[in-house]
Amino acid sequence: MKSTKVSVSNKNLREISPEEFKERLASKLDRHFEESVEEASKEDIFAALASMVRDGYSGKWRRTRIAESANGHKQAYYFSIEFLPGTLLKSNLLNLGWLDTAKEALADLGLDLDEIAAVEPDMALGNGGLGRLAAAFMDSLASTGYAGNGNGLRYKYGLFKQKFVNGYQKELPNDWLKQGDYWEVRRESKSVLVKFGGRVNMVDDHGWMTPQYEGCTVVRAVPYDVAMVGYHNGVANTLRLWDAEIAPEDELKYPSIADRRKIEDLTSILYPDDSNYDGRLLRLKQEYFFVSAGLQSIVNNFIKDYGEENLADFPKYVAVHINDTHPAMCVAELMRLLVDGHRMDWDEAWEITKETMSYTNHTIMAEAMEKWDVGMFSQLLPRLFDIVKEIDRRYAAGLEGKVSGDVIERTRIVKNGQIHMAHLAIIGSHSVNGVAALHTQLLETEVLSDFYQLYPDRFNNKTNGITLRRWIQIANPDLAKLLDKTIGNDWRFDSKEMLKFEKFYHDTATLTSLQQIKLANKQKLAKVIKDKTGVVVDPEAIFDVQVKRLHAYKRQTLKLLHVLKLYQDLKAGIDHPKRVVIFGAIAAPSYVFAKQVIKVINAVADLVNNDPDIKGKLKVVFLENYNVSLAEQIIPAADLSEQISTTTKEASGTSNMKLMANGALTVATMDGANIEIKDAVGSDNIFAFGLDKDEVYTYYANHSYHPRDLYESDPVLKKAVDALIDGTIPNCASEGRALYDAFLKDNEEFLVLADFEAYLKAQKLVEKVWQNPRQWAQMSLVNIAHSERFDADKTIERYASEIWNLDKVEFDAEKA
Ligand code: AZC
Repeated sequence: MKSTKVSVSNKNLREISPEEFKERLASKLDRHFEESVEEASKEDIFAALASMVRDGYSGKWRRTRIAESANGHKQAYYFSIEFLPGTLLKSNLLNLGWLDTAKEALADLGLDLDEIAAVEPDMALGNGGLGRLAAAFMDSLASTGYAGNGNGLRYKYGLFKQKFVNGYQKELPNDWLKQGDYWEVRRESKSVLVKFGGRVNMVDDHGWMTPQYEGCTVVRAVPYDVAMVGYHNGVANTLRLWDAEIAPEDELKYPSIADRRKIEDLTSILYPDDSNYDGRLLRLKQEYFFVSAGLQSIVNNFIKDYGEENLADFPKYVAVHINDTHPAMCVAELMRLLVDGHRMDWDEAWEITKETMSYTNHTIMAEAMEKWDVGMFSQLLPRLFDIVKEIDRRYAAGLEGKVSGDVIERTRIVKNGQIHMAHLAIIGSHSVNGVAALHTQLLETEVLSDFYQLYPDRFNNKTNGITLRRWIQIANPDLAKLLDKTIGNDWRFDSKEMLKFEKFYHDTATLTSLQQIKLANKQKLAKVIKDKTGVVVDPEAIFDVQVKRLHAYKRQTLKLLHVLKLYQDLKAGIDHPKRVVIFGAIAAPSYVFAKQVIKVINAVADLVNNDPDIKGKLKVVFLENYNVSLAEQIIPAADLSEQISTTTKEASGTSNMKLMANGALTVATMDGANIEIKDAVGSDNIFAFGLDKDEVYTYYANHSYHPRDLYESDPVLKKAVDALIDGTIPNCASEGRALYDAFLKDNEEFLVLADFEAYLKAQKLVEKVWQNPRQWAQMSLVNIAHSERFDADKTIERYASEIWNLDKVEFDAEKA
C-alpha cells in the first residue's frame, strides 16, 4: 500500500477566470437549450451550471477511481441508511475553486447565484443529525484525500415536506427527483441481484454444504453514483445509492404496473416508521437491500482487482463502516458471501469479517437500538437468519465458562424471540465508537457495559464534526471574508488557523465587523421569516434558535416554558430585551407527543405574536420544513444556540457546532458535545446550566423525581405550566393538557421541570450579557475561533487512522 499525501495544489481560491466561466455557460445554454443567457430561465441556468460543474469534476472522478484501484489503496465504505447532503451546486463550486468566480461572472450577467442555486431541491435522504453527519463525512473523506465512499439508498421520495395546517404538522411527499437529479450517474453494468423470502435447502455440493434458494423474490439493485468532490485537491469519491428494479429475467412475472410497484416501492420512501408491521417489514427489506447490494459490489470489485485467491487479504484493502444499527446486517451478509459464495472456512471468514467491520452508535435511547422479531426476519431472510443464529451460537459457546451465564444471556444476539442488531454489530466488528466523549463513556459504563467488559479494546470515541466549508464559506460568506481579512485565507485549507482569530478579541474594528455581519444575516432571515410566515421580526432583537428534530429528550418543551414565562412577565409589565424565538423541527409521523408539542408551540406563537400588550418584544416563529437549505439561512443569523437536552440523552448534537461556528452563543446542558464546546471556549463563553449526569442518574436510580413537588413549590414554574391548561393559549386544549400531564408525571424521564429554574437563571445571564454588545461580540469571536475543534475533516482523520487504517490517495492533483 502506498501512502503519499495529496498536496493542496495552491492557495489561489479561483481555478477559473470569470471570462472563461461566462463563455462556458453561454455555450452550455446554447447547446442544451438553444438559448442565450438573456433568454434562459433560472432552471435552465441551473442545469447549465450543473453540467459545467460535472465537466469540471468528471476527469477527477475517473482519475481518483483509477488511482485508488491501481495503487492498491485501502478503501473505506460508509454504509448508512441516511445521507443528507442538502444541495450540491454551491458546495461543488466551492470545492472546485469556482465559487467566487461563479458569483462574479453571474453578477456581470445580471444574475444572482443564490437565486439560481435555490432552484436545486435538497437531497433529503435522511431525518437529521445521523444523515447530515454521513454527508459531512463524504465531503471530508474527499477533501482530506482518502479513498472513502458512501453506500446507501436512492429514495424516490426523501424526507417528507412538513406543512403546518392550523398549527398541526402535515406530511407531504417530497418528490425531489421530479426534475431529475443533476448529479447522479446510473451505472447499469454494476447492478446486482438481491434475494428475499422463499426457502433455503442446504445441499451437499462436492463436500460443501451449499444453499439452494427456492421460491424467493429476486430484486435487481441498480446503483446511482454521485461524485463527492474534494476541496481543491483533485479528488472525487463516490456516494453510491441503490435503487430497486425488476430483475430482467422476471419481467414476465410482473406484467402489471401494480405488480411492478411491489418491487420498486422498496426504495420509494425514506425508511418508514416502525409503528406497524408493514412499515417494519419494509424497513427491514430496505436495510438488507442496500447492505447486500453494497457488499456484493465491494466483493466483486475486490475479486476483479486482487483475485478470489486473495480474499484472505480483504481487510487489508476494504473497511466497511456500519453507521448505527441499520446496516448491522453487514456482519452476517459478508459471512454469507464468503462462506456460501466463496467457500471460505467459517473461522477464517469470521476473522476477516471482524477485521473489516466497524460500528458507530449514535444514541443511548433504547428504542432506537433496533431489534427484529425472529419470525419476520427468518421469513424475509431465511439464509441470513441461519447465519445470524450460527454467529450467536458460536459467540455464546465461546464464552461458556469464561464469564457468567447472565452476561452471556444479556449480550446474546438472538434472545426472547428477537434479534438484537447492536449486539450483532458489536460482536462482528473490531471497533465500536460513540460520537462525543460523554456518550462514549455512557456506552462503556451503562448502555453497553457488558460488552465493554468483554472487549475493552474495541471501544473508542470519535466526537462528531461538521463541514465548516458549508457552514462558514457557503452559508456565511461575509464571515469568511472577515476571517480572510484578519488571519489570511489559510484557515480555508487548515481550520486550525481559525484559532488565530482569537487574537482579535480586543480589536474594536473586528468586533464591529462581526456585529455588522450578524445584523445583515439577521436582516436576511427576517425577510425569509416575513415571506414564509407573515410574521415581522426586528433584526435588532436576540435571535434565539432551536433547530433539531423534535423529540421529548431534546426538550423543545423547556424552551416553550421559557417563552410562556417571558410572555407572562411582559404581560405583567416586567421588561426583557427584545427576543425572537425561532424553532425548526420535524416530528416523526407517528410520534404523537412530538406532534402535540408542535401544535402547542404554533398556538403559543399565534398568541404571543398577535397580543398588542407585548408590543413586539417577543416573537415566536416556527419555520416549516427544516432542512439543510433552511439551516443555511437560519444558522448564520443566530445569536443564541439552544442545546438543552436532558443530560445523558443527546449523543452529540451537531447543530450546536454549526451555530457556534457562526458566532452564536450556546445555552447548554452538559450533554453530548456541549461539554466539549465548553472545554474549547471556556466556561465564560457559554451559558451552561442544569442537572449533571450523576444527578440525572440518581433520579433514575432512586425513582426520586417528583415534578409535582416542584410545581407546587415554585409559583413561577406553576404559572408557566398552568398556562397550558387554563385557557391562556387558545386552540390547543387537548395538546396543552397532554404536555401538562407529561411534565407532571411522576419520574418523568426528561426532567423538564427539574431544569426550569436553572434554565431561567442562565437566560437571565444571557439578557445581562446582551446589554453589553461588545462583550457579546467578544464571546462570539471566541466561539468562532474554537469551532475548528469540530471540523469534520479532523474527525475523519481520526476515523481513517484509528479505525479504518487508511492511507491517502496517491494522486497527481496538478494533472486533475
Ligand atoms: C443522532 C443523535 O441524536 C445526535 O446526538 C448525533 O449528533 C447524531 O446522531 C450524529 O451522530 N442520532 C440520530 O439521528 N439517529 C439515531 C437513530 O440515533
